[in-house]
Amino acid sequence: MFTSKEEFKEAFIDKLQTLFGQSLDESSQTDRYVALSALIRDIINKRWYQSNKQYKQCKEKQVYYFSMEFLLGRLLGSNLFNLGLTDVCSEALTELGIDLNELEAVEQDAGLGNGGLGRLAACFLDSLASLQLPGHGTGIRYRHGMFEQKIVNGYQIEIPDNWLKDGYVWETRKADRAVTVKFGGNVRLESQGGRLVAIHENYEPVLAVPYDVPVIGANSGTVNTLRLWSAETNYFDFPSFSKGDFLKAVEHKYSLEATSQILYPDDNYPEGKTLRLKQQYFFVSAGLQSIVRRYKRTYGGDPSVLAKIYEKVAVHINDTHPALAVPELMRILMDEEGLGWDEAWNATTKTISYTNHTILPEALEKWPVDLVQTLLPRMYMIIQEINERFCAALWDRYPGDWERIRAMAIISDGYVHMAHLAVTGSHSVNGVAEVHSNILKKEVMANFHQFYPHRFNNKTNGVTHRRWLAKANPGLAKLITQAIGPGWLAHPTELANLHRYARDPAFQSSIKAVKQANKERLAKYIKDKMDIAVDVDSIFDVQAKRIHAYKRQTLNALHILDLYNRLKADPGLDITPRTFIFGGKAATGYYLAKRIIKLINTLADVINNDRSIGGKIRVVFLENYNVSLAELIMPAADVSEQISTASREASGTGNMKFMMNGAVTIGTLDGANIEIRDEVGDDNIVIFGLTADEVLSYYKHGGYNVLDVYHGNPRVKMIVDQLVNGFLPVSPDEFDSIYHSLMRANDEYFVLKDFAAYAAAQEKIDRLYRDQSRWQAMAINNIAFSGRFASDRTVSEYAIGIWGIKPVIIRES
Ligand code: 26W
Repeated sequence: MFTSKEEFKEAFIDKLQTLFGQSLDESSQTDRYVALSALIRDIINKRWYQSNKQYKQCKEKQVYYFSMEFLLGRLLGSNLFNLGLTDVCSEALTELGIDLNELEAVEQDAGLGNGGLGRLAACFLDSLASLQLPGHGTGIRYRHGMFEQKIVNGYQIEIPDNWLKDGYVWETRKADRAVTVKFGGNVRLESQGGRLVAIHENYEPVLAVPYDVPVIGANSGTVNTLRLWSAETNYFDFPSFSKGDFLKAVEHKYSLEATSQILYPDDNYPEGKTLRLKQQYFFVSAGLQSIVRRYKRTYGGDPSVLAKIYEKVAVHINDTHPALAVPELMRILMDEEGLGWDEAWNATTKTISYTNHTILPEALEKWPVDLVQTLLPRMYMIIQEINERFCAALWDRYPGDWERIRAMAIISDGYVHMAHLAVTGSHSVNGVAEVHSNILKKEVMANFHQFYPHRFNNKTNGVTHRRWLAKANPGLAKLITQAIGPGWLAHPTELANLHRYARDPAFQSSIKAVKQANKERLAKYIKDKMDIAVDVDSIFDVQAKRIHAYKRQTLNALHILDLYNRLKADPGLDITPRTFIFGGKAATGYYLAKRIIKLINTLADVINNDRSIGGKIRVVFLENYNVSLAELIMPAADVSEQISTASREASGTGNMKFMMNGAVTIGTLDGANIEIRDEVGDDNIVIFGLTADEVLSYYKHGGYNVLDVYHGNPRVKMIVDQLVNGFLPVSPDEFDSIYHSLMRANDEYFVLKDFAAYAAAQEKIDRLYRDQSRWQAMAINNIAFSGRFASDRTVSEYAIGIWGIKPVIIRES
């Protein structure tokens, strides 16, 4: 490792020469980025080797986190940080006339995820390695990750993401570890030596090739592995080729390799496409095959040894997307390893655990029976058997209760219900915030909770404070360390010691100065990118997340429209200047979400260009919200908008990132907002709106009529009418879909019902901000009490409560 700047400079220049045959002066930024990455990969690889070796020797249990998505963002900066090399590296580079931040910006974001669920997986990997826990990721190496969003004339345009175009410095292709995944064909059962054996024939083989990405622990020798699978094939259609039909010759190859080509850009908005099911089985099968292979190498391949795989291996499924892990592990244990059903079932359920991330009914996955049957015939047979045994057990417990059994069945109404499969086939089911876990137990999965009461538990989400505080906000990190020492980096709950400084005027002004610098940094970005000048003395009020009806960007937008109306009516209206900042992508097929983007941009157009309101409010929609942009935005926010319809947001994790950076939350009692309030207290958060119980009761029993609000509140009537009466400079039907979602669909997400409470909460924010000493105290308390929301805490809870794994200390050699 590098102990001095001199040593580092020398090694860096040497790397440039050996890689590119170039001197420093001749090198491009990209060359320098590649050289720097290669340099630290050398360090990482040694530790990686040590970690793998010691994992093999110590024979401790390991966890594999299966997820369709890992939203990693950039890795150079976080790897340097975790290696403890940020300072030496940045100082050495400065002496060479190179800005480390600029080199970091060369890296393409690995956008292999949609939003919350994918970023959570990435935070968990960081925490696993930093807690020295043997835990690895299993996922898909998408050729194209989350699309790049452009805003053209106010509309979202999707550009394919091409993150691999210059190669990816962090991955290593492991061709010798490839496995075959079988699709289609038919399965017959044959009796061999008194045993029924399943024979899969006429299938289409797809080669799964792993690409390993090292996951570096902070201040630990641990380097874990994120194994991403890529679909490739050795198959080449020579007969077509030699007949001169070149197109046909390559077509088949491309169709097989299509499996890992694209990430479905749908978040909580399913598109039941065959290719998606194919992706799910592809990585689940490849991942489990490679785990079982390694297990056999270490512990032996006797069936009696495999029957105890759960003693050494835990498999966690991130939502139901990898739920085929249940039948696939059954298949491997039975068809390939010769276990009987009961032994295989015992091993499978003790190995697998499941997290639910959403209760939106439309996002609960189900696959048509005939699709599963044709694409995955052996999976379907096993699922059928699981279903039959499960229904028989239900019948024993609830004889004659057909309705309940139908509602709980894994296969019903022509669909395979993935959540039912996941609950039945695992030993633990958790939600991601207290309120969410309770709703699972009491409402959405009440039947299952009654049947399996001990399976259900809560693990409130967290985010890595290393990336989201220490790295994204170095100014703040420095200030914190000056005040309370560096212990918070390893033990984030020590941040609570900051509470003592909440009322300290000197500390308050330092906090304010850091925030101001971060706001200026963001303002510069906005100016450069969009040519909008924002007022850095205004309140930066931010809503950054996927665009979705339940997240209620519409509520925010309508409130802005109302505020504009009031300013127009009374230009002297005394409000604190505010900049409303939005960021987020809409699923490609989600029409309403796309119109919400257009609405925000239309408001921006009207308001930012209306001189009569004296620049008191401005609206900015930031293009292409992604991990790197989030790292710029979170530190600059004064206000964090967490305004989902209560009960609909399982947890939220952006809320935690904002809090860590000293933003004050305006939010509903939903997801982890509730726990944030519990930590900071009512004085340090602004809560409004319906509670989850109230919302659930309306959903169940009715009793809300949007017309009552519309006719009862003239301000509401005005803004709703303005969507469709020509007030906005767009074609008259532009916002029909938004209008109808409110009026015709009876405001499914209670936007108008909560409007008055939200407007009042916004006025409260305005008042609080005027009292700067009060406001800074709130900001400091938010930082101080954010320790609970570090993913280190979350991951320790999973490790102890679900996976049964413990730390392995990696020695240097
Ligand atoms: C099948 C389409 C689809 C795709 C993604 C359905 C559902 C999903 C994810 C489960 C959606 C998701 O990311 N959920 C979010 O998970 C976060 C991490 O737990 C939570 O903080 C968010 O509240 C939840 O919306």
